[in-house]
Amino acid sequence: MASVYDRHVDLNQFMEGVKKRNPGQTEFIQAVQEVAQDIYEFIEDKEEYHEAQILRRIAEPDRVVSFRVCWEDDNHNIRVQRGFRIQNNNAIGPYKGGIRFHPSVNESVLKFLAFEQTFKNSLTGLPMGGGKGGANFNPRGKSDAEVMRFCQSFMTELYRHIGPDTDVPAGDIGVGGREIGYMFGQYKRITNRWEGVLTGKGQEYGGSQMRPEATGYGAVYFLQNMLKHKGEDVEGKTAVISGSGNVATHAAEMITKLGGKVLTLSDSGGFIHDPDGIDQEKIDWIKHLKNVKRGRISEYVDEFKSAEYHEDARPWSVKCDLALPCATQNELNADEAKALVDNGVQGVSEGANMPTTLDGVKVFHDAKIMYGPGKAANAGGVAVSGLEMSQNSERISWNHERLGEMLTDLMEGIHEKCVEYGDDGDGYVDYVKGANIAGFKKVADAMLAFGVV
Ligand code: NDP
Ligand code: 2IT
Repeated sequence: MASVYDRHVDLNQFMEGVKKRNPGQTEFIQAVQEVAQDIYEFIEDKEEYHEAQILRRIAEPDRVVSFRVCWEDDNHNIRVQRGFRIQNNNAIGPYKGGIRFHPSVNESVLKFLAFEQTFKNSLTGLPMGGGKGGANFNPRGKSDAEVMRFCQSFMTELYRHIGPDTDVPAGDIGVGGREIGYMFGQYKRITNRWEGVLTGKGQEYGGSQMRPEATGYGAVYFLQNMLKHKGEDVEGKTAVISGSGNVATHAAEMITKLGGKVLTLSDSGGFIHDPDGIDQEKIDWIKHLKNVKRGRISEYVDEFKSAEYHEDARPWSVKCDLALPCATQNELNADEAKALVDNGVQGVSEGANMPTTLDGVKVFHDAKIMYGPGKAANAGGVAVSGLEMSQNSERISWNHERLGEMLTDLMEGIHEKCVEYGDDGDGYVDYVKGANIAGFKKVADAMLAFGVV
């Protein structure tokens, strides 16, 4: 007798299942919830997606690899970290996504990031699947030699799971040019192959022009597209930005180039508020502080007397026209969203991944604020990573200007797709819905073509 299997579980039943199968994985459950509510609406009358259980399959990673990473610190202590690579979905291309080194890294955080990456990469229009990796290693306060030993040990296991047509990692929090260099060097040493297995590489060894700038610049281009859609522009507007790493500093740079004024930057210790504006000269000083001296944002106020440092605080109470969360997940909650709205914020563009909590997003939507979610707004980084892969395969390199134009076009294309699926008909664009549906559709249709795999 054929068994009775309900293919039409509703959204609540679906989410109950996700919670049951992923106990305690709060970030992952949050990311799935945010996508599932829009997808359920979209597939309501589309039997084929239900029948093939597509959403259930996308929310179950293809593979979760977890491994021990042993290394020796400068005092000859043996240290043990946990490394991961989550290969979420490769329906439309090799797994692609960053590596994060931060003490908060665990399976839930990386699964949420790999899940989000699947939709983000699809939105770029380039052939890339979704993955993410990392370790609960804290690079802060470590010597270069310690970071090198850690990266080498991490790659000694990771190398067997990745490859230019299999899975292509890149940087994320705590992983920049230095770490990518150490990991690429170890991959090359182990395999005796020079191939485009990582992106975000140095310019000397196959890195792409524009990759370091791409995420931050792209988040501002996305904002610019949202503003343009409403007949507005960045020029003359004030911006509050969180973070002071790769994404935040480049977002600040592009806001400034477009004639906006950046008021804040932050790190996990607190934020700086500079009412005079954080101009290019100050941004260059911060880049040196962060990338070379590996210092803290609090040092800014010793150098620039116009600024104040607010310890243990986030910048969202500062009055502004534009807000760009560029640090980490869940760094902007409902109260902070409300403070931004009350202070007249017009547009929010997420350089970070899932920086706004679910109830924070609701505040922006209820107030009809232009709100660009990370999976659309920060897709410029992975898009230029995709272009780095193309250049490596062809053994060529394009110049800065050409890549700049390609990035601008890619962000415009992503904005268009969000409008196509997210326009509520009353002039308001729900960019979350647009990004979720457009990202889902391409991956889902590819999966349908493959049958039950
Ligand atoms: P960096 O390591 O260069 O910078 C991270 C910044 O965020 C630092 O200022 C850091 O401060 C701050 N930060 C990190 N964790 C926390 C925390 N728990 N609380 C408060 N502040 C924190 O990383 P990126 O700039 O590359 O990444 C920032 C965000 O952008 C992440 O969400 C990442 O996933 C996302 N992203 C990055 C892309 C890229 O190309 N690099 C692409 C797309 C998205 P501190 O030094 O004190 O830790
Ligand atoms: O979250 C992200 O999109 C990244 N960290 C960049 C991924 C990539 O492969 O460039």
